[in-house]
Amino acid sequence: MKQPVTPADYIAREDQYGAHNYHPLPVVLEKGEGIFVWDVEGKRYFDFLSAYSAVNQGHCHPRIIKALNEQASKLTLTSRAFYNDVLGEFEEYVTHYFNYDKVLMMNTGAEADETALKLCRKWGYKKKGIPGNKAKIIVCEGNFHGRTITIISMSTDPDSYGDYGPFTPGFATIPYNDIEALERELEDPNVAGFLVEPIQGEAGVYVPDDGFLKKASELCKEKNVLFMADEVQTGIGRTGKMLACDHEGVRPDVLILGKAISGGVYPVSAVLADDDIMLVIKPGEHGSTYGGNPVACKVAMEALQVIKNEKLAENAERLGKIFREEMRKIDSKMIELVRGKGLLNAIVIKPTNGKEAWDVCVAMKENGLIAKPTHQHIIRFAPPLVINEEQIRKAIDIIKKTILDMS
Ligand code: IF1
Repeated sequence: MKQPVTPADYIAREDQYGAHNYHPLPVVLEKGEGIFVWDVEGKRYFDFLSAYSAVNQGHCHPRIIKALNEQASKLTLTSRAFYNDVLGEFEEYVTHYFNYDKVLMMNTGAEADETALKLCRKWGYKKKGIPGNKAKIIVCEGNFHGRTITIISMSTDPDSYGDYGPFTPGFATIPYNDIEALERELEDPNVAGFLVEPIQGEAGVYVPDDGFLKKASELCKEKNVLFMADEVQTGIGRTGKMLACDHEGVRPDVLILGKAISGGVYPVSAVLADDDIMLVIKPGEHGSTYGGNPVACKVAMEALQVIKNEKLAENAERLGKIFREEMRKIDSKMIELVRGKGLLNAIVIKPTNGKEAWDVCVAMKENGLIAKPTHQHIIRFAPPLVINEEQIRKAIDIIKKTILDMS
């Protein structure tokens, strides 16, 4: 195939040689810096997806890139067959950062969720005394925890689980934000854990009622069930606190992190828990080739430090309020609903004049801002947390103009 010149050439090449497991917005990016990305024709865009909340620190943050380059030039991977001088440093750093005894390092969010499921089941057998192979884990309708067979076995979204059976057993599903349903499911003595997103990202930024997480964690404690928070998307400052659970002062028994733990620079994920839970996994009972590698650890240490040094959670809290307030002022019947917390927000689009969320995103792209719909009628807005007030107001103007022009 000839060298691509136009965006269409790049898209055609991907179409020819790549699996068709995505339907991207028709924009071809080649550079990122802070809150901006540039396409192959040099056009600049506000990035309002942040790679699904992985780039909270902004694209190519100099401190994180420096950490990547320095370690990558020294020692990239030893595997866990041997010790190295970096893993322990990061394990000490991250366990103090989030106040847990131990951490188990993986690479992707899905691997971290799978690790939490395995940890929970083994804890159920070894510590709670659940009969062998009978452990049950409660999840919520509308959940998204990744794309592996076991994780999609918990999913209620046909796009996630369709034609991928047979499915992994051992899961019970309750409606999200439904304390009574959780209470009923917790009556089963074989329940080992409750896995929940503090805000459901993919489902369309569903924010549960105030107190839901707190009450759920209390019920789990009463029933000796592990409260496991998937903060892969909501964590690392995104919702205006370091963790979304912090809004309710909830400390998960098992904390699952990914995405922005490494600032969009390198795949890193982590599961944190205290000794009485984490130590049920013995040597040789879990692992991965790249999990906790020296590059991952140095990048993640810097990425986490940036969040604190630049007060990005506080910034997300303040600017998120402005964003939702301005979105709610837009006088258009296309906007059915605005919801979110911190800088994880979404608007529900009412199809109007034959235009729906996808058309709004294509038009916003033309106006210099990129975001993508989820579940057809919802547009998620999640800029890097380094955005400032002047910039978010310019972005709001683009969104407002685009929607009013279309209404
Ligand atoms: C895709 C969205 C989807 C996650 C939560 C675990 C994972 C994710 C709460 C798995 C990953 C990504 C995956 C990506 C699109 C995006 C996503 F919710 F962010 F929008 F799909 F639902 N827990 N979310 O959000 O982490 O293995 O991807 O590192 O698969 O299309 P991963």
